[in-house]
Formats: sequence, structure tokens, C-alpha cells
Amino acid sequence: MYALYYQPFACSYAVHIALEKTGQPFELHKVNLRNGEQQSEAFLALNPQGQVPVLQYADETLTQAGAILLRLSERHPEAALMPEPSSPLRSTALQMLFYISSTLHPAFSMLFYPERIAASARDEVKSKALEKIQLQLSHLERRLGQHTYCAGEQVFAPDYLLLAILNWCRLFQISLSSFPNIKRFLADMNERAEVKKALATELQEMAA
Ligand SMILES: N[C@@H](CCC(=O)N[C@@H](CS)C(=O)NCC(=O)O)C(=O)O
Repeated sequence: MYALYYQPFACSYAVHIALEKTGQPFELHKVNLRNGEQQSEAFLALNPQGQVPVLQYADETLTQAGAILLRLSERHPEAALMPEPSSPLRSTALQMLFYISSTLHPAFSMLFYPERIAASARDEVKSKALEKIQLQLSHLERRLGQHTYCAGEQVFAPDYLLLAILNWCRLFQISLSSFPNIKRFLADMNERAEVKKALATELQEMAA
């Protein structure tokens, strides 16, 4: 059985959705990032980086959302979380997964934790982060104008990660009014069965 350490609507949301897609049994362990539970001794023993997601199964403990999504795609090929290795779509899906993890996500991390960049210049860091995010939103807007999802016309794991991260626009009141393709992508994704299931659970857990 899988065990996912997560915080409602953090980037771990993508892994939660992917687990739903596999149809495999899993249990959820909530980590309260707001009260610093990620720095507890018990959690640091799981992930010394003090971050979610962490996925445990068999005798493996895996961190890094992108790596976890890839590993799930290998363990459950029937869930089609990634295009098959022989598919021409594979490269695009990999490119998008790494782009989201290494470029888009860090821009939002600057907004969540400006003090980690410069404690004495939080406002400047936040405004730089917003600039970076706007640039990436323009890039994604163009891309989602050419294809329905990250790697074409089918949903894969990078789309789950993109959904998890773009949801934060609402949190930070970043308007999407000039990004109709992104809005369409989010609306499409939120209609999917695996997303609706994970969403309902995380909403409930957030309120608990
Ligand atoms: N590179 C990591 C980043 C993970 C990450 O930033 N997780 C955030 C939630 S979205 C977190 O746990 N933040 C708590 C903290 O950094 O203290 C990944 O892709 O999994």
C-alpha cells in the first residue's frame, strides 16, 4: 500500500491525483506546513529537505514530485501517467515535467517563502517572483493555445503538477483574466474524475 505525506493543495496534490488515477490503495498522512511540522524530527527522518510530497511503498521512500510521478508511471503503466517510452510524446511530457518542477514551481516558492531568499527584502523578492510568474504564465498561455494539455491532446502526469501549481494563482490573487487558455486548461482538469476525487478529499482535510 502507498503512503503519501502531503499538505492539502501543496504540490503533493499532483501525486494524490496520480494515485487516484492508478486505482491503487493508498493512505494519506497530512503534514501541517503552516505550523512547521515539516521540520519535526519524525518528518525530517523521512525527508531531510523538510518538504512534501513523500511517497512510501514497499521498502522505498521517495521525494521530489517529478520523480514520484515518473516512478508511479513506471509501476502502473496501465494508468498511462506518461506516454510510453517509444512514443514521440514522451520527450515533450518529460520536458514539461522538468520545466514545471524546476522553473515554474521555484518561482512560486519565492512567493511562499521570500525570507529564504532575502529576509530583509521580502517585498522586493515577492515582486521579482510575480514578474517571473507572469513571464511563465505567458509562456504557458502560448503553449496551451497550441495543445489542449502539456504534451498534446491527452492528460499525463505533468498536467497534474501544472494544475497543482497553477491553483496557487488564486491563493496569491494572480489574475488569469488575460490567460484564457490557462483558464480553459484548469476548468478541463477540474472536470476529471481523478481530480474531483482528490479535490473532495483535500477540501475535507483542509477544513478538518
Ligand atoms: N523540489 C521539490 C519541492 C517540494 C516543495 O517545495 N514542497 C513544498 C510544498 S509545495 C513544501 O513542502 N514546503 C515546505 C517548506 O519548504 O518548508 C518537489 O518538487 O517535490
